[in-house]
Amino acid sequence: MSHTLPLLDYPLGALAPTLSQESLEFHYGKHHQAYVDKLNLLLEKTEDTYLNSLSLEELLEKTPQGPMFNNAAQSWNHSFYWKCLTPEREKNVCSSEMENLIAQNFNSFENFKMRFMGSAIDQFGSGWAWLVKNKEGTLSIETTGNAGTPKQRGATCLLTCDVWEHAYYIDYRNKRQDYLTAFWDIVNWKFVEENLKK
Ligand code: MN3
Repeated sequence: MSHTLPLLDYPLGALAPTLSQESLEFHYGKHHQAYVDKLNLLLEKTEDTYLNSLSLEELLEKTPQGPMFNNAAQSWNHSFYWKCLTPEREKNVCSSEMENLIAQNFNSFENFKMRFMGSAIDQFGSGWAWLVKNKEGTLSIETTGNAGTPKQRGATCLLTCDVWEHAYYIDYRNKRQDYLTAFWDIVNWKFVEENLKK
């Protein structure tokens, strides 16, 4: 199966000023595209034809660590990340049900945001910060390095923030904290709530 770069739900410049059009031209148009292209190249070259029959999600769950996993996981992580963002103000509002659920798990909504940002800042080098739903239904924050993804162990991902430098360097230079502070202005809480029901 050949994998394709999924279309965004919004124009490249729609997330500005939080993320500029130039930033998305590089991050989506070049970095994300490169992971998809590299994955297709690896699939073309593999002698294990079974891998070619798998969906992206199946592939990253079944492939051991290595180039195939890295490119499959980065393709999935980025597609999920773009869905977590929105230029639409009404989707950027967290419902009271969602806020209550977050408060139950993290003492308060503000505390959740502080802890999510703290984890994202403390992630050394490249990686991702996640809000996930565990099997018991509780919520937790975790970080993964490089292409790592909670999806690999079948966790229900609710929200992610890409903390690779390529995600923020054009707009925020080396200031990961400023990117994380601005991130909340474009979070698609409607998407987070849809994921919760999965
Ligand atoms: Mn990225």
